[in-house]
Amino acid sequence: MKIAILGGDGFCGWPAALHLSARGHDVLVVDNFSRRAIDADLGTESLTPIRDLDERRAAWAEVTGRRIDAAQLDLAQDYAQFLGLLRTERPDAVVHFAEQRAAPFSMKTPRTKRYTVDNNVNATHNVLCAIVESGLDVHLVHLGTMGVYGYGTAGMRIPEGYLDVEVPGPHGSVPQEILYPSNPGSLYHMTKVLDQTMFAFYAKNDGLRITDLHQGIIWGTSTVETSLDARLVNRFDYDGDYGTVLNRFLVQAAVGHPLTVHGTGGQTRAFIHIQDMVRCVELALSHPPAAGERVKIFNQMTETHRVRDLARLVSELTGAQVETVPNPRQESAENDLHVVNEAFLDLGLQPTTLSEGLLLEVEQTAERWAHRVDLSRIPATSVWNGRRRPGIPASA
Ligand code: USQ
Repeated sequence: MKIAILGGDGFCGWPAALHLSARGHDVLVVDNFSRRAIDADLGTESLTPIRDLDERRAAWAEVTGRRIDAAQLDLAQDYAQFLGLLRTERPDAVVHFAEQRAAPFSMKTPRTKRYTVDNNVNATHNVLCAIVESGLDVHLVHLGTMGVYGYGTAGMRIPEGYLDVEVPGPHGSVPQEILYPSNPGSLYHMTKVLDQTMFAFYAKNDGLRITDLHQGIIWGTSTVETSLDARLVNRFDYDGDYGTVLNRFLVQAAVGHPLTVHGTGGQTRAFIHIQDMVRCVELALSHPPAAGERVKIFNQMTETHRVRDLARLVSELTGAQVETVPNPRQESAENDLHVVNEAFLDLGLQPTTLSEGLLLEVEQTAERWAHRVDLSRIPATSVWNGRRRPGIPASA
């Protein structure tokens, strides 16, 4: 297949590009390097020393003899260029990772709120509109999030995207299949909810073939391919805006910083290792929906854990102290989370479990690069509701 990877220089996009290239696909990375620009803006840096895209591609060609092409393009702004690219390159599939993906960054300031919504909504809509205008039969695979569902499942199991309901009518109740009711917890997550609606519309109206991957929190940094050469290393964020919870705990442990558990740590979340993420993207690409079919939704996660249990696990492994800090977010203090994830398991996914992969991650990434940590970037300073209005509870 010829595959365009939008956001192919980022944390998920780069390892996915390498994996698909290694599997024999022709890969074209499309990126505007916004993630690198945000690092510069925030004064942060990946824990791992990532190389620029040209050096990454040259290293990949040197190590494997395989070429990855690249185009610099802002999907939210450069519609005509993207349409031109589709017409010239004629990809079989487009994988869309090109969105601002950090919840804390999306809630930080009016500027970052507006940027996240403008960028994510426009990028997704431009991609959909350009695919239709190109007239090509492209399979669009989008990286969505488990966060579209919300996390308070009160004993229910979250299905893979759709829910069968009975709606009362004048002549009795009518069975309906609906998208699982959305309940985003940040503006970033909200943009992924809006994406879902755009996908449903374009699948219905234009017969686009779309797969939406509702992904949990990634842990880990390296895949088989990123480990082949130091110049292929993937990014690893540990700062208060972009670092995700388990990767943050691993770095904190490596530098002797207490593990920063928000609130009670009773939040339960879904997780998936980065190696399983690239495999899922490949599985999704090889099992597209038919034209005219509804959007295909996978829950791309393999385990659920409570934040305080993760902290305890990392503490047992490393001896790190656990500290509870006031929760800067507005989220349920305690929640259960049960998720249906059979679709990928049925297609052959064999999950990397936390119990087998965690120690390796501590040694090979967190401890190895601990000397690069800037301690001042660790605190989470983005507050969800800084000027809380009367009547809005602390956690909702
Ligand atoms: N948390 C802590 N301590 C920390 C950092 C986070 O207790 O130092 C807590 C948060 O309060 C939250 C949980 O850990 O309850 C998860 O936070 P996170 O930053 O690891 O994950 P999140 O903000 O949900 O976002 C990440 C990715 C996003 C992806 C999402 C999947 O940045 O792109 O969509 O995970 S999911 O969470 O399933 O929606």
